[in-house]
Amino acid sequence: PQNLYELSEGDLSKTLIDALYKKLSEIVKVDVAIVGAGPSGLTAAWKLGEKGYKVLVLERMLGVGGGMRGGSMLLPVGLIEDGEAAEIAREAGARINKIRNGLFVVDPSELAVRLASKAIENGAIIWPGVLVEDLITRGRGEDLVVKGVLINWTPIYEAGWHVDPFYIEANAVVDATGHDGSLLRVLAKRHPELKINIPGMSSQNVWIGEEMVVEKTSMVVKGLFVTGMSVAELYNTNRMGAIFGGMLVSGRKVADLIDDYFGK
Ligand code: 48F
Repeated sequence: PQNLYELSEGDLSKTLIDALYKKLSEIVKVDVAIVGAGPSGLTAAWKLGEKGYKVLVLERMLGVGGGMRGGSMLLPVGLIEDGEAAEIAREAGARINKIRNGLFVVDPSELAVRLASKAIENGAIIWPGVLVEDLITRGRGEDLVVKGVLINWTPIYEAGWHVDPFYIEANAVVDATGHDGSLLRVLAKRHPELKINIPGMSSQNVWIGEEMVVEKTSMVVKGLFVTGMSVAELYNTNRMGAIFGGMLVSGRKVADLIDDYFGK
């Protein structure tokens, strides 16, 4: 295109700044901030976007998919159960292959990008390379309400520099940080009055682990929800290994819980 070649690199930078200004202005105040772009966070983002909420996913790594990307021991296979989990994966457009009764094999990279794509299609914005380091709150004890998160660039954090963070305001925040349970740990540290103990997950027991991670998906304090493996970290439920169905069902459940919370 003729006019295109008239643009200098400086013009391109200015164009990026204009686009960035518009985008950042949109995402500093959202309905839901989801921390972690693993299978549970991405499913939650998709389902909340579908319900019409403005959703921002904050991910400290560059890519999406979290722990699921590594499949089972870095082998490109993962398992999901028949039923609700298979239904969600199929709806996301991922190929699922029945391998034996009640069990399907998935390509973890495919499932990760399909979930991310559904989240984006439904309006969610995924922001990579940012680490959520703290919560914005109001009140204390029983009156505590979570109102958003503080973020910084992951490399700043890794360099160990003290650089003040940036604010993201949200009416609901989701800890979908997997084994880190990052937000829960911050909550416990900043609010000792809540006497929150994070024991970590319990030992491998696949079917109990899968069931409990969904059952215990919940709101921890007003405005802060937990989904995926951080549920297991908080409630000491069993680990389950490279079977991802519970993550998808937990992500969908947390979206329903947030919808109910906003309805009240
Ligand atoms: O670990 P992750 O995939 O969590 P999940 O959705 O799924 C767990 C499964 O992958 C797998 C399993 C259990 O057997 O099925 O382990 O519960 O994704 C968590 C994401 O959160 C990011 C982290 O980089 C990862 O991509 N994360 C963690 N802490 C932070 C964060 C933080 N403070 N700020 C931003 N992102």
